[in-house]
Amino acid sequence: MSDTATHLGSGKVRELYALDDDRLLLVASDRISTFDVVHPTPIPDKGRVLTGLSAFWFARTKDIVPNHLIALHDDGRSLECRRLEMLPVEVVVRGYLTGSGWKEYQRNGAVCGVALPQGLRDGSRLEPAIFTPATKEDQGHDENITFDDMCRRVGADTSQALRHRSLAIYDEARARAWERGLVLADTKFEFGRVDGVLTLIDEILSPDSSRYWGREEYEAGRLESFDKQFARDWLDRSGWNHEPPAPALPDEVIARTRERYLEAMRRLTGAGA
Ligand code: Q0N
Repeated sequence: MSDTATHLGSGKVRELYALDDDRLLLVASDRISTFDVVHPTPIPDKGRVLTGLSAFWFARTKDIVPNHLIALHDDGRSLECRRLEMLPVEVVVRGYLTGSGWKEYQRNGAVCGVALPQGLRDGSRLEPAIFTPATKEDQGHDENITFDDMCRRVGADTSQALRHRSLAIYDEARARAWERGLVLADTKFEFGRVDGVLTLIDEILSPDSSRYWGREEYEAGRLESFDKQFARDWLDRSGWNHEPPAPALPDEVIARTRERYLEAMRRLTGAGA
C-alpha cells in the first residue's frame, strides 16, 4: 500500500483507505464475525478469498454493469477502486426466502412490498428472484424499504435500472453457484455514480456480502451457511450469549472454517463447466 494513504474508516472486518482524490483501497482482513460480533481469532486467508471472489465476479459481470475495480493488488486482499458518489440505498436480491425476508413474509405475505405466493417456507426458492432495497443506517441494522420508497430516494429511472441490473447479475451468479454445488440464497449490492453512469461498488458476491449454502445440504433440507456453519455450531455448543466480547475460536474450528472459504473459492472460480 502507498505510504500516504489516508485511513477513511473501518468496517467490522474491512478497512477503507483513500489513495488520492480519485482512488480508494478496500482491504479485507482475516477477521470473522458471527452474530454481528468480531472474534479475536482470525481465519487465515479469509481476506484473500473474499477479495479474490469479488474480483472474479467483477470481471464476469462487467458487461452487465460497470464497476469500480481498477486493480487487485499483489497482497491478494486489497482492491484499488475508483472513488465515486455513493447512492444512499443498498439493494438485496433474494432467490431464496430466508432471514429477514422470511420474517417479513411471515408477517405480511410480502417482502419490501413484493407480494409472494402463500405457503412458502424458510428456504423456498423464489422464481423470479426478488429485488429488496434497504436504507443504509449508520448504526443498527439497515431497514427494508419498498421499491416506491427507493424511487423517492434515488429516482424512478435509477431504481428501475438498478433493479434490472441487480437481478441480471444475481441470476448469472445463482446459476453458476448451483452448477458448482452452492446455493446463492441472497446477496447485497451497493452502487455509485460517476459522470451519470451507474457503477457497482464495494465487494460483490463474497460470502460476507452474500448468503451461500451447500447445495447437497440444501437438497437434504438443511439451510447451513457454507462458510460459517462450523463456527456457529461450535459457538452454540459453547453457550456463548452472542454479546461481545466474542470468544476465541479453537484451532480445529479455525482450520475447518478456513477450509470452507477455500472450498467456496475453488468451487466458484475453479476450472471446468
Ligand atoms: C465507499 N463504503 C462503504 C470498507 C467498505 N468506490 C467507492 N467510492 C466512494 N465510496 C465508497 C466506494 C466503495 N466501495 C464504500 N464507504 C465508502 C463500505 N465500506 C465499509 C467499511 O469497510
